[in-house]
Amino acid sequence: MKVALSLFVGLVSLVAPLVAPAHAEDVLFRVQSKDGSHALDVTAAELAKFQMHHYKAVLPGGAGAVQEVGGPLLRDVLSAAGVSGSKITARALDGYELDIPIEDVQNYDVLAATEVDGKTLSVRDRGPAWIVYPTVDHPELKDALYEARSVWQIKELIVE
Ligand SMILES: Nc1nc2c(c(=O)[nH]1)N[C@H]1C(S)=C(S)[C@@H](COP(=O)(O)O)O[C@H]1N2
Ligand SMILES: [Mo]
Repeated sequence: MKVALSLFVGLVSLVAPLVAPAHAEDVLFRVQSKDGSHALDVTAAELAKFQMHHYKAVLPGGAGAVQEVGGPLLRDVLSAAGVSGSKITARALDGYELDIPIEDVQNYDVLAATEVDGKTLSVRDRGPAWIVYPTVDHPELKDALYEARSVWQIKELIVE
């Protein structure tokens, strides 16, 4: 009986993490429709399902250096969340918030970058995700407007 009980307890503790919802700390960022009808918590496991894209870009604060960025396309993240609309309100961990027109992600390969120069971004280096524009392939994006839209430490993307 005692053995059966400890076996049961052991099994439950093994299986529980598999069925439990993601803990807040596992969520890199959240994507949702403004009306709350669709949402996706992007965890490392969710991230792994996306096709990763890599390209060279000049990042804000990078002193003009060309860096190799990687991550899923922002439009793929939005479509996986099932959200659509005309604007994305990007909210960051530091309280920074800015609206980004949906056209940006349709017209350009904007990334939810999770790596820079092969290194996974942590919060201290502007991760876990950073909105990055392909500023090397499209020099017209080297502009204060797109620099302001290059939101780092994204916490929430609200689409309406
Ligand atoms: N999370 C977050 N992202 C942000 C900002 C910010 O304050 N917080 N500032 C934006 C603005 S207005 C610009 S111009 C660039 C500035 O980047 P830099 O301070 O590294 O030059 O980042 C953009 N992304
Ligand atoms: Mo700015």
